[in-house]
Amino acid sequence: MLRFLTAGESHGPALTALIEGFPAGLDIDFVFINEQLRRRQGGYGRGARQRIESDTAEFLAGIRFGKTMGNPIALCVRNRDWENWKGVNMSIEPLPEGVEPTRESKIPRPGHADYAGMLKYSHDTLRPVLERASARNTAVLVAVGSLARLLLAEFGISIFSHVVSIGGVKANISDIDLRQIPELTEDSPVSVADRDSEGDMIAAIDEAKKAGDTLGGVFEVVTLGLPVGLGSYASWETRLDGKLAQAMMGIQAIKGVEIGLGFGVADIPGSQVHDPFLYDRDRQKFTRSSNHAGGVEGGVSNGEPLIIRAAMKPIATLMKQLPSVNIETKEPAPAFAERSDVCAVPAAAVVGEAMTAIVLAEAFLDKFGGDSIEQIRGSFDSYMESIRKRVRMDKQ
Ligand code: EPS
Repeated sequence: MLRFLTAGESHGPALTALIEGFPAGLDIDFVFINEQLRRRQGGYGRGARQRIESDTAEFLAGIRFGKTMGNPIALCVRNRDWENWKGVNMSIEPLPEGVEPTRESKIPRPGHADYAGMLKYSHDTLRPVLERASARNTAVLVAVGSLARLLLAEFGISIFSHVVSIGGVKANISDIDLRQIPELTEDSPVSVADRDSEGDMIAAIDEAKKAGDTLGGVFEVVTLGLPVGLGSYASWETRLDGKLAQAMMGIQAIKGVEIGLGFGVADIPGSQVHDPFLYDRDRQKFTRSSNHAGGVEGGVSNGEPLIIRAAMKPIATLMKQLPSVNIETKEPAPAFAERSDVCAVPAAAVVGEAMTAIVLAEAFLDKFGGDSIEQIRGSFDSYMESIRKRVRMDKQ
């Protein structure tokens, strides 16, 4: 079973992850992992923090000669900003007599974990809450997700993403060839495949910044090459779409998840929702005339491209501070504000890829098991051969 834990504060020394159940014998492409971390740091609308950070994954255990050993993997992503916080505001040791932290607040941000976190953990200030609730933690999720992507890539599964709307400005994606998304979005500052909408998205972010406001949006994660049969309809908790939805909702600020047509299925009849089967006699395989299901039927991958969309709310730290109340004095006061991003939808899309990869790697290992890539390849190849036999006309 693949499982992992993370720990780390936004302005602490490092973000860390401990991963167990990762198979032996996988080549680790360090350049690829750090490239994903770099992608997550980018995107138009990010704040000044990203000029301080330069995220890289540092492996502490589990890798030898560039390959996994099957042992637990430990890694960290260091916070360069720690230098500026270690003395007083995030000191691990108790502060000396007479020294007080300077970055505390008792005024929660509407939409943030501040209020519930302070009450839940009996904190007097929101600093301990925001340090962990921070989307900074997504850096280490991307590092873990990159390992999962390397595992999936061994078996021909690829994952990428694009932004489909920002602040109500929608990309026109009706004619997009899914395989071209990485190329189309590569040098887009808002990771949009429909480059005609890019200017309007950037203008919307500029406008929001000027107004001291923030913007959310929607991104789409696409997975190609997924075999039929990951996940199961047998029990609610084994359904692949349920696991994907939870993983997406686990990303900071994500408020909605759709697979395929998503909420769109509620408004049209079944004849327009479900994807008819066809049989291609030349290629001897089943095909579908549409993919409204988004690659999952009955909680099981069906071999079609997996299409997941997630809606991100605008970030809760507004420079034009929202009305709030001081938790201690009960007096009205403007909500806490500190350096932040205006829009982080392009970054969230990269995190969405990582979470998708983690769930798919778990489901993949559940199905194909094995302690090493060699063993997994054996069971994967024999399963794929059994599928090919079943769909061929002659059943040879
Ligand atoms: C975040 C606040 C900002 C963001 C941060 C998430 O950090 P800071 O308060 O240090 O300026 O930059 O995101 C990251 C650091 C990151 O790497 O994504 C928050 O409060 O969630």
